[in-house]
Amino acid sequence: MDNQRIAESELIINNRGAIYHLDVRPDELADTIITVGDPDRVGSVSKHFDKIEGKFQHREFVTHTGYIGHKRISVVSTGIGTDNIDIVLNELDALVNIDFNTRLVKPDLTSLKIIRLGTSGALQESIPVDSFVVSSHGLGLDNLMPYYAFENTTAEKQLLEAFRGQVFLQPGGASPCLFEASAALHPHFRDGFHTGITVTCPGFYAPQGRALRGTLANPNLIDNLTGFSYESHRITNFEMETSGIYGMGRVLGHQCLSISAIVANRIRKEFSKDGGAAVAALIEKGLGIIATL
Ligand code: R1P
Ligand code: URA
Repeated sequence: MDNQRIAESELIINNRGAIYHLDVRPDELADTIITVGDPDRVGSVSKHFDKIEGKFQHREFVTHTGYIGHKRISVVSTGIGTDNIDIVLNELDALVNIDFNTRLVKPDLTSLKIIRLGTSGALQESIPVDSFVVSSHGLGLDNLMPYYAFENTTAEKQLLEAFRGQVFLQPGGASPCLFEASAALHPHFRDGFHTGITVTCPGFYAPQGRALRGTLANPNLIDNLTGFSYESHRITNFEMETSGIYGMGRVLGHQCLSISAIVANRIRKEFSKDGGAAVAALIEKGLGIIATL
């Protein structure tokens, strides 16, 4: 396709020269990016920086850019859900891969390192609250990625086929999709992390098998997910962003990894007594590795 100028209605740049939702300019973003769901968690990450270069905020999207030693890092809050991931990943990509003056895609593309430090619910009894999980795959039960054209590897197709065969999804639900973690980033996060498939859900309650007063259309969802197995693969946990991050990373050519502090164990029916401490520990451990990437 010809490299056509991207119209004002598609790539929205504000008076500051910054992209619309994030309110960040191209020079204000690092190539290594940490995403967090909670806007308040951005400061919990950047307080470990040796130097903070800039702080930006628009709506739920808070960005701090700074340094650990010589390593330049941006931490960005996404808010909750893959609808927000669509916005954040597209705008991060535009900041590095589109020339904001000419509105043309740059000839040499940058591949960002994008690492989610989030929270999640465990789906295996053996994964306790306050432990950490690295997502080997993001399996989306949300509806973001069907809007994009993408390629799956043969291994991804086989795993997804096994999932479709074993896990009953109620009619009218989204069509599942699956993406593997960045093969370049994952090996750095092995010691002290559980690893497995993370299911990304379009909600926190019924879409994760929780009913407070509503009645579940699919009461077997958790049992089905916990029991899934294909070769050495198991579903470890669910949350609300990972498959969107991995999928958009595939579409746009970025290296993505999602890491979660387990705050709930849905099989043991336990919730962390101090989720804040678990997230703080994940941030410290994660930053120790990210600073070396
Ligand atoms: C739900 O409470 C939120 O927590 C998890 C889910 O993915 C969802 O965003 O992640 P964060 O703690 O990173 O927001
Ligand atoms: N985040 C989720 O989405 N689910 C949980 O159970 C815990 C955190």
